Amino acid sequence: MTDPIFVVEPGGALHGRARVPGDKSISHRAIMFGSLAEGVTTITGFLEGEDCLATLKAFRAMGVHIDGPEEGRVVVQGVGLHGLRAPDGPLDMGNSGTSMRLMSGILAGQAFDVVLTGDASLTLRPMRRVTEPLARMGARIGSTARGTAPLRIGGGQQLTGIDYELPMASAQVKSCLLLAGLYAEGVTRITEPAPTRDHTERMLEGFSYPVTREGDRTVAVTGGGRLTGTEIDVPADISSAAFFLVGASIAPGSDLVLEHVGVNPTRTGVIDILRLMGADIKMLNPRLAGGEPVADLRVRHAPLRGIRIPGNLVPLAIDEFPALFVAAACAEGETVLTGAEELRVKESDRIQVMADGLTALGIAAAPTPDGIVIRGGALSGGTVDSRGDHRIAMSFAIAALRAKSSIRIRDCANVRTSFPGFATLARNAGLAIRELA
Ligand code: SPQ
Repeated sequence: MTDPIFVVEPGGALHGRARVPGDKSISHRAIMFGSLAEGVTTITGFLEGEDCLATLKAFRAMGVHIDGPEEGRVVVQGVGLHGLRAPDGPLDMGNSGTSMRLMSGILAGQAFDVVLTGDASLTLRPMRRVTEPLARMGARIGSTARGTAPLRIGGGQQLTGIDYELPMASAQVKSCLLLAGLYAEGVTRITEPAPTRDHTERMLEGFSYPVTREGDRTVAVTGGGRLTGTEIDVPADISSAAFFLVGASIAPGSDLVLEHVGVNPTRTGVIDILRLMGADIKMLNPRLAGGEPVADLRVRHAPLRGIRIPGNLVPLAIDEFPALFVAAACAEGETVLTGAEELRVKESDRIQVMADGLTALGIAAAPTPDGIVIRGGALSGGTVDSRGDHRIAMSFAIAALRAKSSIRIRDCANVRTSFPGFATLARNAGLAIRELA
Protein backbone atom coordinates (compact mmCIF):
# COMPACT_ATOMS: atom_id res chain seq x y z
CA MET A 1 0.00 0.00 0.00
CA THR A 2 1.34 3.44 -0.89
CA ASP A 3 1.23 6.19 1.69
CA PRO A 4 -1.52 8.74 1.19
CA ILE A 5 -0.60 12.12 -0.26
CA PHE A 6 -2.39 15.39 0.45
CA VAL A 7 -2.87 17.75 -2.49
CA VAL A 8 -4.05 21.19 -1.40
CA GLU A 9 -5.07 23.92 -3.84
CA PRO A 10 -3.97 27.43 -2.98
CA GLY A 11 -6.07 30.14 -1.36
CA GLY A 12 -9.44 30.13 0.36
CA ALA A 13 -10.54 31.02 3.87
CA LEU A 14 -11.78 29.10 6.94
CA HIS A 15 -15.34 29.62 8.12
CA GLY A 16 -18.07 28.24 10.34
CA ARG A 17 -17.88 26.09 13.45
CA ALA A 18 -15.83 22.93 13.91
CA ARG A 19 -15.08 20.48 16.69
CA VAL A 20 -11.70 18.80 16.28
CA PRO A 21 -11.24 15.30 17.79
CA GLY A 22 -10.53 14.58 21.45
CA ASP A 23 -7.32 15.42 23.25
CA LYS A 24 -4.65 12.78 22.65
CA SER A 25 -2.80 13.24 25.95
CA ILE A 26 -6.01 13.04 27.98
CA SER A 27 -7.40 10.08 25.98
CA HIS A 28 -4.25 8.00 26.63
CA ARG A 29 -4.35 8.76 30.33
CA ALA A 30 -8.07 8.01 30.60
CA ILE A 31 -7.50 4.46 29.31
CA MET A 32 -4.46 3.92 31.52
CA PHE A 33 -5.98 5.25 34.74
CA GLY A 34 -9.37 3.66 34.02
CA SER A 35 -7.65 0.29 33.63
CA LEU A 36 -5.73 0.68 36.91
CA ALA A 37 -8.75 1.94 38.84
CA GLU A 38 -11.19 -0.03 40.93
CA GLY A 39 -14.65 0.09 39.36
CA VAL A 40 -15.94 1.38 36.04
CA THR A 41 -14.65 4.41 34.11
CA THR A 42 -16.78 5.91 31.33
CA ILE A 43 -14.95 8.07 28.80
CA THR A 44 -16.69 10.37 26.29
CA GLY A 45 -14.97 12.36 23.54
CA PHE A 46 -12.18 9.73 23.34
CA LEU A 47 -9.75 10.26 20.44
CA GLU A 48 -10.12 7.29 18.09
CA GLY A 49 -6.66 7.89 16.61
CA GLU A 50 -4.08 5.14 16.15
CA ASP A 51 -1.90 6.29 19.08
CA CYS A 52 -4.68 6.07 21.68
CA LEU A 53 -5.96 2.85 20.13
CA ALA A 54 -2.46 1.37 20.66
CA THR A 55 -2.80 2.19 24.38
CA LEU A 56 -6.30 0.71 24.47
CA LYS A 57 -5.20 -2.52 22.75
CA ALA A 58 -2.25 -2.90 25.12
CA PHE A 59 -4.53 -2.83 28.17
CA ARG A 60 -6.92 -5.29 26.51
CA ALA A 61 -3.92 -7.55 25.92
CA MET A 62 -3.26 -7.35 29.67
CA GLY A 63 -6.74 -8.58 30.52
CA VAL A 64 -8.72 -5.34 30.92
CA HIS A 65 -12.27 -5.48 29.58
CA ILE A 66 -12.88 -2.35 27.49
CA ASP A 67 -16.05 -1.64 25.48
CA GLY A 68 -15.85 0.76 22.54
CA PRO A 69 -14.79 3.12 21.22
CA GLU A 70 -18.16 3.92 19.76
CA GLU A 71 -18.54 7.54 18.68
CA GLY A 72 -15.98 8.49 21.29
CA ARG A 73 -17.54 6.50 24.15
CA VAL A 74 -15.38 3.95 25.94
CA VAL A 75 -16.24 1.96 29.08
CA VAL A 76 -13.31 0.52 31.02
CA GLN A 77 -13.80 -2.18 33.69
CA GLY A 78 -10.87 -1.31 35.94
CA VAL A 79 -8.82 -4.17 37.38
CA GLY A 80 -7.07 -2.20 40.15
CA LEU A 81 -3.38 -1.35 40.42
CA HIS A 82 -2.41 -5.03 40.79
CA GLY A 83 -4.94 -6.67 38.45
CA LEU A 84 -3.12 -6.59 35.08
CA ARG A 85 -2.12 -9.95 33.51
CA ALA A 86 0.94 -10.82 31.42
CA PRO A 87 0.23 -10.25 27.70
CA ASP A 88 0.85 -13.10 25.23
CA GLY A 89 3.60 -11.22 23.38
CA PRO A 90 5.31 -7.82 22.98
CA LEU A 91 3.07 -4.76 23.25
CA ASP A 92 3.22 -2.68 20.07
CA MET A 93 2.96 1.06 20.78
CA GLY A 94 3.01 1.98 17.08
CA ASN A 95 4.06 5.62 16.58
CA SER A 96 3.18 6.72 20.11
CA GLY A 97 5.85 8.10 22.45
CA THR A 98 3.23 8.81 25.12
CA SER A 99 2.11 5.16 25.21
CA MET A 100 5.64 3.83 25.47
CA ARG A 101 6.96 6.26 28.07
CA LEU A 102 3.93 6.32 30.37
CA MET A 103 3.39 2.57 30.16
CA SER A 104 7.01 1.83 31.01
CA GLY A 105 6.31 3.48 34.39
CA ILE A 106 3.22 1.35 34.97
CA LEU A 107 4.85 -1.87 33.78
CA ALA A 108 7.95 -1.41 35.96
CA GLY A 109 5.66 -2.06 38.92
CA GLN A 110 4.04 -5.30 37.68
CA ALA A 111 4.68 -8.91 38.69
CA PHE A 112 5.28 -10.07 35.06
CA ASP A 113 7.86 -9.47 32.30
CA VAL A 114 6.87 -7.47 29.24
CA VAL A 115 8.41 -6.08 26.03
CA LEU A 116 7.38 -2.71 24.57
CA THR A 117 8.04 -2.05 20.90
CA GLY A 118 6.97 0.39 18.19
CA ASP A 119 7.29 1.52 14.58
CA ALA A 120 10.38 2.79 12.73
CA SER A 121 10.03 6.31 14.17
CA LEU A 122 9.29 5.31 17.78
CA THR A 123 12.19 2.84 17.91
CA LEU A 124 14.56 5.75 17.11
CA ARG A 125 13.31 8.03 19.90
CA PRO A 126 15.32 8.41 23.14
CA MET A 127 14.16 6.20 26.01
CA ARG A 128 17.03 6.62 28.49
CA ARG A 129 15.15 9.59 29.85
CA VAL A 130 12.72 7.04 31.35
CA THR A 131 14.86 3.91 31.75
CA GLU A 132 17.55 5.62 33.87
CA PRO A 133 15.27 7.10 36.57
CA LEU A 134 13.13 3.95 36.57
CA ALA A 135 16.27 1.87 37.21
CA ARG A 136 17.07 4.22 40.09
CA MET A 137 13.67 3.37 41.55
CA GLY A 138 14.63 -0.31 41.38
CA ALA A 139 13.11 -1.29 38.03
CA ARG A 140 14.75 -3.90 35.82
CA ILE A 141 14.49 -2.34 32.37
CA GLY A 142 16.64 -2.82 29.29
CA SER A 143 16.82 -1.02 25.96
CA THR A 144 19.04 -1.26 22.87
CA ALA A 145 22.67 -0.11 23.16
CA ARG A 146 21.50 3.25 21.74
CA GLY A 147 18.96 3.64 24.53
CA THR A 148 15.98 3.01 22.27
CA ALA A 149 13.06 0.55 22.16
CA PRO A 150 12.34 -2.34 22.31
CA LEU A 151 12.21 -1.96 26.08
CA ARG A 152 12.38 -5.17 28.13
CA ILE A 153 10.81 -4.71 31.55
CA GLY A 154 11.36 -7.36 34.21
CA GLY A 155 8.52 -8.03 36.64
CA GLY A 156 8.52 -8.62 40.37
CA GLN A 157 10.72 -5.70 41.43
CA GLN A 158 9.91 -3.67 44.53
CA LEU A 159 10.20 -0.02 43.52
CA THR A 160 11.28 2.74 45.91
CA GLY A 161 10.31 6.41 45.62
CA ILE A 162 12.96 8.90 44.48
CA ASP A 163 13.43 12.62 44.50
CA TYR A 164 14.21 13.41 40.86
CA GLU A 165 15.08 16.57 38.96
CA LEU A 166 14.11 16.19 35.32
CA PRO A 167 16.98 17.11 32.98
CA MET A 168 14.49 18.30 30.34
CA ALA A 169 10.94 19.70 30.44
CA SER A 170 8.94 16.54 29.64
CA ALA A 171 5.42 15.66 30.69
CA GLN A 172 6.00 12.11 29.49
CA VAL A 173 8.98 11.52 31.79
CA LYS A 174 7.22 13.22 34.70
CA SER A 175 4.11 11.09 34.12
CA CYS A 176 6.11 7.88 33.74
CA LEU A 177 7.78 8.40 37.10
CA LEU A 178 4.56 9.42 38.86
CA LEU A 179 2.92 6.25 37.55
CA ALA A 180 5.85 4.13 38.76
CA GLY A 181 5.48 6.05 42.04
CA LEU A 182 2.02 4.53 42.52
CA TYR A 183 3.80 1.18 42.92
CA ALA A 184 6.79 2.46 44.94
CA GLU A 185 7.46 2.40 48.65
CA GLY A 186 7.43 5.95 50.00
CA VAL A 187 7.29 9.25 48.15
CA THR A 188 8.20 9.89 44.50
CA ARG A 189 8.90 13.60 44.02
CA ILE A 190 9.56 15.08 40.58
CA THR A 191 10.85 18.58 39.85
CA GLU A 192 10.78 19.91 36.29
CA PRO A 193 12.94 22.69 34.87
CA ALA A 194 9.78 24.41 33.60
CA PRO A 195 6.07 23.58 33.93
CA THR A 196 4.74 21.06 31.39
CA ARG A 197 1.24 19.72 30.72
CA ASP A 198 -0.30 18.55 33.99
CA HIS A 199 -3.01 16.16 32.77
CA THR A 200 -1.55 13.28 34.80
CA GLU A 201 -1.70 15.25 38.04
CA ARG A 202 -5.25 16.47 37.36
CA MET A 203 -6.48 13.05 36.32
CA LEU A 204 -4.92 11.25 39.30
CA GLU A 205 -6.88 13.63 41.50
CA GLY A 206 -9.99 12.92 39.38
CA PHE A 207 -9.49 9.22 40.18
CA SER A 208 -9.27 10.17 43.91
CA TYR A 209 -5.50 9.56 44.17
CA PRO A 210 -3.79 12.23 46.33
CA VAL A 211 -1.17 14.35 44.57
CA THR A 212 0.97 16.96 46.31
CA ARG A 213 2.02 20.01 44.31
CA GLU A 214 4.84 22.16 45.63
CA GLY A 215 4.94 25.39 43.62
CA ASP A 216 4.47 25.06 39.86
CA ARG A 217 7.44 22.75 39.16
CA THR A 218 7.35 20.00 41.81
CA VAL A 219 4.84 17.22 42.23
CA ALA A 220 4.79 14.17 44.50
CA VAL A 221 2.81 10.98 45.02
CA THR A 222 3.02 8.33 47.73
CA GLY A 223 2.77 4.68 46.69
CA GLY A 224 0.27 2.19 48.02
CA GLY A 225 -2.98 4.06 47.36
CA ARG A 226 -5.82 3.20 45.00
CA LEU A 227 -7.61 4.78 42.06
CA THR A 228 -11.40 4.87 41.93
CA GLY A 229 -13.21 4.68 38.57
CA THR A 230 -14.84 7.88 37.35
CA GLU A 231 -16.29 9.68 34.32
CA ILE A 232 -14.01 11.53 31.91
CA ASP A 233 -15.23 14.06 29.32
CA VAL A 234 -12.29 14.52 26.93
CA PRO A 235 -12.16 18.06 25.45
CA ALA A 236 -11.16 18.73 21.82
CA ASP A 237 -7.38 18.70 21.39
CA ILE A 238 -5.79 22.16 21.30
CA SER A 239 -2.88 20.60 19.37
CA SER A 240 -5.34 19.68 16.59
CA ALA A 241 -7.14 23.02 16.90
CA ALA A 242 -3.74 24.70 16.38
CA PHE A 243 -3.76 23.99 12.61
CA PHE A 244 -7.02 25.91 12.33
CA LEU A 245 -5.92 28.70 14.66
CA VAL A 246 -2.97 29.25 12.33
CA GLY A 247 -5.00 28.64 9.15
CA ALA A 248 -7.70 31.17 10.01
CA SER A 249 -5.09 33.69 11.19
CA ILE A 250 -3.15 33.60 7.91
CA ALA A 251 -6.06 33.35 5.43
CA PRO A 252 -7.77 36.69 4.65
CA GLY A 253 -11.52 36.65 5.24
CA SER A 254 -11.43 33.77 7.75
CA ASP A 255 -13.75 33.66 10.76
CA LEU A 256 -13.92 30.28 12.50
CA VAL A 257 -15.15 28.98 15.87
CA LEU A 258 -13.50 25.88 17.31
CA GLU A 259 -15.78 24.25 19.86
CA HIS A 260 -15.08 22.75 23.29
CA VAL A 261 -11.29 23.05 23.06
CA GLY A 262 -9.17 22.10 26.09
CA VAL A 263 -7.50 25.29 27.34
CA ASN A 264 -5.51 23.93 30.27
CA PRO A 265 -2.94 26.71 30.92
CA THR A 266 -0.12 24.17 30.47
CA ARG A 267 -1.26 23.76 26.83
CA THR A 268 -2.22 27.27 25.67
CA GLY A 269 1.24 28.51 24.65
CA VAL A 270 0.10 28.40 21.02
CA ILE A 271 -2.61 31.00 21.72
CA ASP A 272 -0.17 33.22 23.62
CA ILE A 273 2.44 33.02 20.84
CA LEU A 274 -0.09 33.70 18.06
CA ARG A 275 -1.49 36.66 20.01
CA LEU A 276 2.03 38.07 20.43
CA MET A 277 2.28 37.82 16.64
CA GLY A 278 -0.91 39.85 16.30
CA ALA A 279 -3.54 37.08 15.95
CA ASP A 280 -7.19 37.73 16.77
CA ILE A 281 -8.24 34.79 18.99
CA LYS A 282 -11.05 35.06 21.53
CA MET A 283 -11.82 32.53 24.27
CA LEU A 284 -15.61 32.27 24.50
CA ASN A 285 -17.74 30.60 27.15
CA PRO A 286 -14.91 29.29 29.40
CA ARG A 287 -16.00 26.33 31.55
CA LEU A 288 -14.71 23.20 33.27
CA ALA A 289 -15.14 19.68 31.85
CA GLY A 290 -14.04 16.87 34.18
CA GLY A 291 -11.32 18.89 35.91
CA GLU A 292 -9.99 20.44 32.68
CA PRO A 293 -10.69 24.02 31.50
CA VAL A 294 -12.50 24.21 28.16
CA ALA A 295 -13.63 27.06 25.88
CA ASP A 296 -14.81 27.83 22.36
CA LEU A 297 -12.13 29.63 20.37
CA ARG A 298 -13.09 32.28 17.79
CA VAL A 299 -10.29 33.10 15.39
CA ARG A 300 -10.38 35.73 12.66
CA HIS A 301 -7.81 36.67 10.06
CA ALA A 302 -5.26 39.24 11.23
CA PRO A 303 -1.91 40.37 9.84
CA LEU A 304 0.91 38.62 11.74
CA ARG A 305 4.36 39.95 12.63
CA GLY A 306 7.53 38.04 13.41
CA ILE A 307 8.58 37.78 17.07
CA ARG A 308 11.27 36.33 19.33
CA ILE A 309 9.34 33.50 21.02
CA PRO A 310 9.56 33.80 24.83
CA GLY A 311 11.40 30.82 26.35
CA ASN A 312 8.78 30.18 29.03
CA LEU A 313 6.16 29.50 26.32
CA VAL A 314 8.22 26.79 24.58
CA PRO A 315 7.16 23.77 26.72
CA LEU A 316 3.57 25.07 26.73
CA ALA A 317 3.41 24.96 22.91
CA ILE A 318 5.86 22.15 22.17
CA ASP A 319 3.62 20.21 19.75
CA GLU A 320 2.34 23.30 17.97
CA PHE A 321 5.65 24.53 16.55
CA PRO A 322 5.23 22.97 13.09
CA ALA A 323 1.98 24.96 12.72
CA LEU A 324 3.56 28.05 14.31
CA PHE A 325 6.42 27.88 11.78
CA VAL A 326 3.80 28.24 9.04
CA ALA A 327 2.42 31.29 10.86
CA ALA A 328 5.99 32.67 10.98
CA ALA A 329 6.39 32.05 7.23
CA CYS A 330 3.28 34.21 6.64
CA ALA A 331 4.27 36.95 9.11
CA GLU A 332 5.97 40.24 8.40
CA GLY A 333 9.62 40.07 9.49
CA GLU A 334 11.64 37.51 11.37
CA THR A 335 10.57 34.93 13.96
CA VAL A 336 13.25 33.46 16.21
CA LEU A 337 12.82 30.30 18.27
CA THR A 338 15.45 29.09 20.76
CA GLY A 339 15.45 26.58 23.63
CA ALA A 340 13.43 24.04 21.64
CA GLU A 341 15.98 21.22 21.06
CA GLU A 342 13.28 18.73 22.16
CA LEU A 343 11.66 19.28 18.74
CA ARG A 344 14.53 17.29 17.23
CA VAL A 345 13.44 14.05 18.99
CA LYS A 346 9.72 13.97 18.22
CA GLU A 347 8.08 11.75 15.57
CA SER A 348 10.63 13.39 13.24
CA ASP A 349 13.30 16.04 13.69
CA ARG A 350 10.66 18.77 13.52
CA ILE A 351 13.18 21.60 13.18
CA GLN A 352 14.98 20.08 10.18
CA VAL A 353 11.93 18.63 8.43
CA MET A 354 10.00 21.92 8.71
CA ALA A 355 13.05 23.92 7.56
CA ASP A 356 13.42 21.63 4.52
CA GLY A 357 9.73 21.95 3.63
CA LEU A 358 9.59 25.72 4.10
CA THR A 359 12.75 26.14 2.04
CA ALA A 360 11.21 24.03 -0.74
CA LEU A 361 8.27 26.46 -0.67
CA GLY A 362 10.54 29.51 -1.06
CA ILE A 363 10.76 30.67 2.57
CA ALA A 364 14.06 31.54 4.27
CA ALA A 365 14.17 29.12 7.20
CA ALA A 366 17.50 28.59 8.98
CA PRO A 367 17.65 25.77 11.55
CA THR A 368 19.83 26.23 14.65
CA PRO A 369 20.78 23.50 17.16
CA ASP A 370 17.88 24.43 19.45
CA GLY A 371 15.46 26.28 17.21
CA ILE A 372 14.98 28.08 13.94
CA VAL A 373 14.95 31.54 12.36
CA ILE A 374 12.17 32.11 9.81
CA ARG A 375 11.77 35.20 7.64
CA GLY A 376 8.20 35.75 6.49
CA GLY A 377 7.68 35.83 2.74
CA ALA A 378 5.64 34.54 -0.17
CA LEU A 379 4.91 30.80 -0.13
CA SER A 380 5.24 29.23 -3.57
CA GLY A 381 3.67 25.87 -4.23
CA GLY A 382 5.52 22.60 -4.56
CA THR A 383 6.10 19.20 -3.01
CA VAL A 384 7.13 18.63 0.59
CA ASP A 385 7.82 15.48 2.57
CA SER A 386 6.27 15.11 6.03
CA ARG A 387 8.71 12.26 6.88
CA GLY A 388 5.78 10.37 8.35
CA ASP A 389 5.13 13.07 10.97
CA HIS A 390 1.41 13.81 11.41
CA ARG A 391 1.89 17.37 12.69
CA ILE A 392 4.15 18.29 9.78
CA ALA A 393 1.73 16.91 7.20
CA MET A 394 -1.16 18.95 8.62
CA SER A 395 0.94 22.11 9.00
CA PHE A 396 1.90 22.13 5.31
CA ALA A 397 -1.72 21.46 4.34
CA ILE A 398 -2.75 24.66 6.14
CA ALA A 399 0.13 26.58 4.50
CA ALA A 400 -1.65 26.20 1.14
CA LEU A 401 -4.15 28.84 2.28
CA ARG A 402 -1.43 31.40 1.53
CA ALA A 403 0.50 29.62 -1.25
CA LYS A 404 0.73 30.75 -4.88
CA SER A 405 0.09 27.27 -6.28
CA SER A 406 -0.84 23.83 -4.98
CA ILE A 407 1.13 22.03 -2.28
CA ARG A 408 1.62 18.24 -2.41
CA ILE A 409 2.51 16.58 0.87
CA ARG A 410 4.03 13.11 0.91
CA ASP A 411 3.79 10.40 3.56
CA CYS A 412 0.57 11.44 5.31
CA ALA A 413 -0.62 8.08 6.71
CA ASN A 414 0.31 9.04 10.28
CA VAL A 415 -2.21 11.88 10.34
CA ARG A 416 -4.47 9.06 11.57
CA THR A 417 -2.40 8.76 14.75
CA SER A 418 -3.75 12.03 16.17
CA PHE A 419 -6.38 13.46 13.82
CA PRO A 420 -8.58 10.92 12.02
CA GLY A 421 -10.83 12.76 9.57
CA PHE A 422 -8.51 15.78 9.24
CA ALA A 423 -8.99 16.17 5.46
CA THR A 424 -12.79 16.05 5.67
CA LEU A 425 -12.99 18.48 8.59
CA ALA A 426 -10.53 20.87 6.92
CA ARG A 427 -12.45 20.67 3.62
CA ASN A 428 -15.71 21.48 5.39
CA ALA A 429 -14.05 24.53 6.96
CA GLY A 430 -12.85 25.78 3.54
CA LEU A 431 -9.49 24.17 2.73
CA ALA A 432 -9.27 22.79 -0.82
CA ILE A 433 -7.65 19.49 0.19
CA ARG A 434 -7.73 16.12 -1.53
CA GLU A 435 -6.32 12.89 -0.18
CA LEU A 436 -4.79 10.55 -2.79
CA ALA A 437 -4.23 6.97 -1.68
O1 SPQ B 1 3.09 10.61 21.96
P1 SPQ B 1 4.09 11.34 21.15
O2 SPQ B 1 4.40 10.58 19.90
O3 SPQ B 1 5.34 11.70 21.90
O4 SPQ B 1 3.37 12.72 20.70
C1 SPQ B 1 3.69 14.11 20.75
C2 SPQ B 1 2.85 14.74 19.56
O5 SPQ B 1 3.31 15.64 18.87
O6 SPQ B 1 1.72 14.32 19.42
C3 SPQ B 1 5.17 14.44 20.61
F1 SPQ B 1 5.74 14.03 19.56
O7 SPQ B 1 3.16 14.74 21.94
C4 SPQ B 1 3.71 14.60 23.26
C5 SPQ B 1 4.30 15.93 23.72
O8 SPQ B 1 5.29 16.39 22.85
C6 SPQ B 1 2.60 14.19 24.19
C7 SPQ B 1 2.91 14.41 25.64
C8 SPQ B 1 2.05 13.80 26.68
O9 SPQ B 1 0.91 13.39 26.39
O10 SPQ B 1 2.51 13.73 27.85
C9 SPQ B 1 3.97 15.21 26.06
C10 SPQ B 1 4.91 15.84 25.12
O11 SPQ B 1 6.09 15.08 25.05
P2 SPQ B 1 7.36 15.34 26.01
O12 SPQ B 1 8.44 14.47 25.44
O13 SPQ B 1 7.65 16.80 25.89
O14 SPQ B 1 6.99 14.93 27.37
